[in-house]
Amino acid sequence: MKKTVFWGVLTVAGLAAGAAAAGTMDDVKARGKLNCGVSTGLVGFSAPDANGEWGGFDVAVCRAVAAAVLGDPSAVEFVPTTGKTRFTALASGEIDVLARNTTWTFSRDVDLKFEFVGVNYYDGQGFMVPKSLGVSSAKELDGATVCIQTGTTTELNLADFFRANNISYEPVPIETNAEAQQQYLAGACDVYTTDASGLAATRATFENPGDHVILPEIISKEPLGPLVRHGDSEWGDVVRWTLNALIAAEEYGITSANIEELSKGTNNPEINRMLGTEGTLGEMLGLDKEWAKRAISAGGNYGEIFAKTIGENTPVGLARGLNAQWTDGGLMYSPPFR
Ligand SMILES: N[C@@H](CCC(=O)N[C@@H](CS)C(=O)NCC(=O)O)C(=O)O
Repeated sequence: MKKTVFWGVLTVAGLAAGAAAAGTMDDVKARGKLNCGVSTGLVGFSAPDANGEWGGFDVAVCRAVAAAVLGDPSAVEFVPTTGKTRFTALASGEIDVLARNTTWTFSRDVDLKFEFVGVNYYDGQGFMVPKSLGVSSAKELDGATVCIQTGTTTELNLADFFRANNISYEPVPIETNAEAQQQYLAGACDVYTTDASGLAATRATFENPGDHVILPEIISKEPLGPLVRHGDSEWGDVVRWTLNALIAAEEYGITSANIEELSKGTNNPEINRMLGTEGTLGEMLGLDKEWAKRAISAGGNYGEIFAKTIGENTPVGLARGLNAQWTDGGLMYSPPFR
């Protein structure tokens, strides 16, 4: 009995140590594929198309990392995760990175021991209701039934908001966005609450999007970004600087249309360092000179990815808002490439 417990403890500790140990980059290179955790499906962010090909704003992060590390944006195994399963998938080593509208919070960093490498979308939690409900503010939702995804910050913010406003609600717990959509449209709940970007993405797939309104209240801060395990800072650096390369590329005007030309050398030393004609940044990351060039070429710079997947000219229709470059009054700001 004692022995079993002993071995049990050892195995769990061994697994945790194995998963947390350095060497994710070596594992990815040896495998020839990046295991990237995404959602089970959220239009514009991460969803498979009719041919089963994954695309979207979060998927673009996976593809950029695969291009930087493996030289091939399609060398990705997409692993669908729910709000509940995503953290186990990352902690156990099943995935190398989680890129799935996941909010950077204190406890996910410190307690669950993950490292958020940056923010690719600054969001906040909102509410959607059928127009026919005749509600114009979330404060009028006393007694409402609310569809809510389990294992999310949404669940916790909702409880805080209703308590602070001294109103009550009845939660209808669901596991995936598809289920939420189905339940909400079937009238199983009066309200759907999640990240405002998720509401826009969900409403975009409705037959009659105009029959539903998004209420004015944004009740939380949801900085969404990719994350890796604690304990492998080299791998964290690769994912962090790949994301930064996409953001900085937009700031410096590096696009999929001009990147070939610019990577012959320019009179902007920072562009040269990013694209590998000057300095040794790639080598410092354990990669080659053209890692960032490949990352940017995979789907374009941050602004191009945003415009193609979730921007104002897509069905999701999101404005840049807080996600504009800092030079345009937004929060997107890459540290320097030097
Ligand atoms: N940002 C929040 C919520 C994330 C979340 O799960 N959002 C839902 C609704 S937008 C989602 O992505 N669902 C996709 C799926 O069900 O796979 C968190 O990190 O807890």
